[in-house]
Amino acid sequence: MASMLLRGGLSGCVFALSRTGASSALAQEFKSGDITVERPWASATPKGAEVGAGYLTIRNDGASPERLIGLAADFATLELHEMKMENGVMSMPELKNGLNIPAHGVVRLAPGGYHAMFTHLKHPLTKGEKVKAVLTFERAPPLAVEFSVERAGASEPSPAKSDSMGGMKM
Ligand SMILES: [Cu+2]
Repeated sequence: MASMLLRGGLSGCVFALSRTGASSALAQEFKSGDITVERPWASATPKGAEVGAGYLTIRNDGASPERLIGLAADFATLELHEMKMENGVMSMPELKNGLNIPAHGVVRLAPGGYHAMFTHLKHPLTKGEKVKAVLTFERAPPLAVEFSVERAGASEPSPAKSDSMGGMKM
């Protein structure tokens, strides 16, 4: 149970943030079996856009590895992608075999790395709304989650800290 320090040795980790002791009371959690999904969020999309992306953190408190194998939603088609930069070229292949979550490990979907790709959006994602999706795993039962929509260009799920840089448009 006390496995919070194990982080699964993720190689593609883009978040250097240490959140130890952060206000987890604010965290939105969804649980299924040994799996806990924390703070699903997405950034708002402009009118007419057909694509977007969602992010979340998956924690496996079990003694066996788990695998996220699918995502589904009514508001869009969802796929699991990984964003990579190689020789200055960005690509984001679909993870066709799913995403491994090591035993007692944590995997983060975050901007610049793994993400839930939204395509064929049926409506723009508006800041403040929540959109539902269902995650399927190899072992744990399907898990319904809600992505909280943050401002366009947000890089993390917390409220904007009055930065005036305008964010990165994707
Ligand atoms: Cu993608």
